[in-house]
Amino acid sequence: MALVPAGEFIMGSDPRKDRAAGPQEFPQHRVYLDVFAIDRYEVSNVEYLRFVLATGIDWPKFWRENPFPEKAALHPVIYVSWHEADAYCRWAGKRLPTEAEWEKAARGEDGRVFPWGNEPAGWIKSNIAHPGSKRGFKYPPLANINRYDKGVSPYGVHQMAGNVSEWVADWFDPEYYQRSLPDNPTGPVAGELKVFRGGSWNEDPEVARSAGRNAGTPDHRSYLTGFRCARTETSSMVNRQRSLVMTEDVAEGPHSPVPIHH
Ligand SMILES: [Ca+2]
Repeated sequence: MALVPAGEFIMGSDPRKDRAAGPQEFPQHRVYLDVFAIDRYEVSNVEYLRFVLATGIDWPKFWRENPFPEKAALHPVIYVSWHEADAYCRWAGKRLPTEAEWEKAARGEDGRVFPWGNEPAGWIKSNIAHPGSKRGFKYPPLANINRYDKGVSPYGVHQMAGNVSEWVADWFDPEYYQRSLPDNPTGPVAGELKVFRGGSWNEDPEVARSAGRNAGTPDHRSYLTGFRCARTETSSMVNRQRSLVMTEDVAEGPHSPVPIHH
């Protein structure tokens, strides 16, 4: 997992700086998050297989070949509902990231458009924009979860743009940013749709923008969508990991959200 230090980051989009941004990303605002850890990679088929064998939960329906071809072992698992993603993370001793955690892990603190910066997404840095979903079902052009090391986020997290879009913990509200808490927001208390983020192999580069928001019903399964997990870190765990993982001190102590001035 990658450790994301405590501190503020810029969440959402400024339409003057990002013309592809939509109203549900407004307003851009500062958010403080406690330290957390997040999977460096999307959850793979082989990881999900361990969960299926341990719990007896349904096999994803595209697993046809005992249960999937060996070459797909490190592809992200697809065709999992939000409920299944949530159950996997709990089984693994983790949890789904909040929407705010996901976005910080993807774009860092500085409001960049993509994990690598503001350059447009392309096939060197991300698995995006492949045609195919309209031509009937066939196994999608997924990439191994550890590919695209030129496209990692500031925390070294892979494929936050493209490959599969990723379920997060929060219910979806397109106007949530207008009233979001500035500290450790966890989304609306209830809703009908769950958020997924980051775009997929089949979607346009704009959809893979780190601030982009999408949502589906929690029982929906798609060959565009998978997930990764996060974990709450205690300060003692951070202290143990600091020398191994971090190059900067973790911000600690009192803090207050600061509005963004232009
Ligand atoms: Ca992804």
